[in-house]
Amino acid sequence: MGKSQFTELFHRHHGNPILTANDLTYPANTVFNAGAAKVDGDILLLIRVEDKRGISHLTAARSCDGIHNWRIDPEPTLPPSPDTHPEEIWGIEDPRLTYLEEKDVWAVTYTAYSKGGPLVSLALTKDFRTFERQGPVMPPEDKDAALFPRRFDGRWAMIHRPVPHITGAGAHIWISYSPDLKHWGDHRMLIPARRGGWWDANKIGLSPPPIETQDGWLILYHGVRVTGSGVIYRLGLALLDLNNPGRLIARSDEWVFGPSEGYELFGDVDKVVFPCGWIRDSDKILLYYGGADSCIALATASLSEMLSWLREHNNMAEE
Ligand code: M1P
Repeated sequence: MGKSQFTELFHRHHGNPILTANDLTYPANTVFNAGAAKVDGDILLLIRVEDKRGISHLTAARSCDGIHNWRIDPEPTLPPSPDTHPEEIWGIEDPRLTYLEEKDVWAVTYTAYSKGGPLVSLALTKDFRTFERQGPVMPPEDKDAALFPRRFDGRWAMIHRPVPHITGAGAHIWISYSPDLKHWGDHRMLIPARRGGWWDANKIGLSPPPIETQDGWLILYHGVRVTGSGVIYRLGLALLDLNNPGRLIARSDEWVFGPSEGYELFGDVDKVVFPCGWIRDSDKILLYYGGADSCIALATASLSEMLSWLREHNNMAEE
């Protein structure tokens, strides 16, 4: 019996789910998959809201403690803008938020649902009230993208998840580099999906943006297991070299978090936990995740416990 059987790294908030569509002041189908940031003393969630047409937009919610008394914008904060950005015709989804200290600006990487398929778009904001769209940075099909907060040897780095249209090729996590946040290249596969019966076989994607730690960049990623009764979205950990984030140095063998509560098991898409944001408060991590594509929930964890667990459970095997 593995020691991990007794280790719970993530602890669900007893009041989960912390946000549902009923908390909005306008009608919507669901809220889920929110990016997270600390802004002006508040915890801010940039929530994916799916309307009753099936089209998503982003709305900001602010709270002093990140749990209670959310102040939610009374209308979409960042609606899709298909007139100026045709790639947003079927909505915008799943934002990841990274503060770029050099530019004193927040980078929002999000999925734009274009007629050619989902792609990665970038917007910049200082206050989550007005946004400067930079347009698409990766062509379809690509999603699950986040920037690192600083440059490496003069270049910005972005993690993302292209999907090749070759049957059986799998969907893997990639890293790309840019001198200016606009032109991206030096594309490399970073974390391959495992194969066979693994929990993260065939399709994986970055969950929240990487966190800088003394051991390396901590990555939380989702693995999609296909079963006879549908898919299961679970989460695992990985670590990238601090100075060269293109180098994978550790990867968990087991998943660390998976759907088990009703709000994770049953919803518009069953058996899904899908975080797009986490907040670090010293050693404490607040993880915000979508439950079953239908609500937003919170779990807490200790950063040092995650790192020591990963040291014990490092297994770079792909087969
Ligand atoms: O329905 C589960 C998730 O499916 C997609 O995620 P991915 O393409 O990474 O597997 C996204 O549509 C995501 O929003 C959704 O929660």
